[in-house]
Amino acid sequence: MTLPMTPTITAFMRSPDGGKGLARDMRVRWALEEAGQAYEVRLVSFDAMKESAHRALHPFGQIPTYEEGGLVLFESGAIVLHIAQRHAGLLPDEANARARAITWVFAALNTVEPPILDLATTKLLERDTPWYEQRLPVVEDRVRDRLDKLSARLGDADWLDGAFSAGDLMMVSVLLRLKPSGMWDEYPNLAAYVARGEARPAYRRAFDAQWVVSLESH
Ligand code: GTB
Repeated sequence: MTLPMTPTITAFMRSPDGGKGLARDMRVRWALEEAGQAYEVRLVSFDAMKESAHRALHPFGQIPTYEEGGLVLFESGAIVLHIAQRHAGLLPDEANARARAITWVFAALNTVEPPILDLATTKLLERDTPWYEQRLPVVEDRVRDRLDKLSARLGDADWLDGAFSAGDLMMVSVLLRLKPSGMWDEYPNLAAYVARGEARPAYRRAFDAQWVVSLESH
């Protein structure tokens, strides 16, 4: 039975990643698990995502969405911040530390994720184009530039700014998209950082939940 305030999120009915946890519902599941918040998942097909019922929740016809009582949210960053602001465990109490953790959420989404996405879409959609061989190293260098600086800032710390926060959750989620590329081999501290994130019990629970569903619906 659904309790009145149990949030419901949406995820791919058939994730194109076949259960690797690379779609953006995963960061929301992870945040909910870190917060110890029960949630329900509604799986949505690609067709249903474009229909008016889903577009009423998500103007761009995508996943994830988040429904909680009368509140409807979209954008994974906004959803993770909403969860982090209402539950303990994802943002520090001290005001300045909290502001810095939120800064890392934005850094992950606005500064690190765009070149990583560009690399993923270049590989997915442009492989057969005449410019692919020339463009790929340019796009890879843009990713490398961000990784160089992130690696330098992280140094040998466990997390980006003190204790694990929503900033780390988002940064690890963004970096995970690079897993198939092997680019982490150049950055042992970033590889270890991502591994620390993946080893968190909350991450494991979220991953297992999406993996089972992805396999069952494939
Ligand atoms: N800015 C939005 C957010 O952060 O929530 C972006 C949401 C978004 O891109 N959603 C994607 C979607 O709904 C799923 S996550 N796409 C369907 C559509 O637009 O029609 C992107 C994604 C898709 C697949 C993989 N993969 O296979 O590895 C990884 C990530």
